[in-house]
Amino acid sequence: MERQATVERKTKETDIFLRLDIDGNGKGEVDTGIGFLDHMLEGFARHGFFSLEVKVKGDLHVDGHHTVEDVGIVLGQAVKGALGNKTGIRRYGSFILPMDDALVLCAVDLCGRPYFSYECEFPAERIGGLDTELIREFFYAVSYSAGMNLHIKMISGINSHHMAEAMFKSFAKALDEAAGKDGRLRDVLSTKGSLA
Ligand SMILES: [Mn+2]
Repeated sequence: MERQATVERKTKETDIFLRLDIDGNGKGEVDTGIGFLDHMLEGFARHGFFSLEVKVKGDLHVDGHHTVEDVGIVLGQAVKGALGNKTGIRRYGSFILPMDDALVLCAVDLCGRPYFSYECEFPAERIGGLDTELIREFFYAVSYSAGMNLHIKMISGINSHHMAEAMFKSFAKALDEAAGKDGRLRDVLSTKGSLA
């Protein structure tokens, strides 16, 4: 079964098309209107071996908030849709990823329940065209729309670009692990019998 999803979402603030293939080739084709966010999502696709296509027309004349948050919502919806009933997946994944000065921990449980924990303070207010406070909004939106437990903790870091990039890549690696198949499983990895 192909584990992919296409989500289109249009509001007065943003118009988003997103296609995700969990078992992809690492190719990201991303145009959100915010160059640094494109860079992050392309890194996410590459390091998680996902295929990701994202096209956004957002109200960037206001600021980046709606665009970043709504891309997070739609990415989470695509993850949820692509994984279906989660038969055979590992469910849990975690990764500690270094990038020069930055060291970040990310842990995921694809349990169906949203929970979000985030510990990171960026030294810079902006990286390129992205306000760093919006990175929290992005991952929060992913966590509740995908229905996942998501814990992100910046262990150390000096350079905001490295810190953000390490965060997106560690999330990709953790999600790739959690979404990966365990050949021993014939059903869903839950004593409840459901990860919905
Ligand atoms: Mn970079």
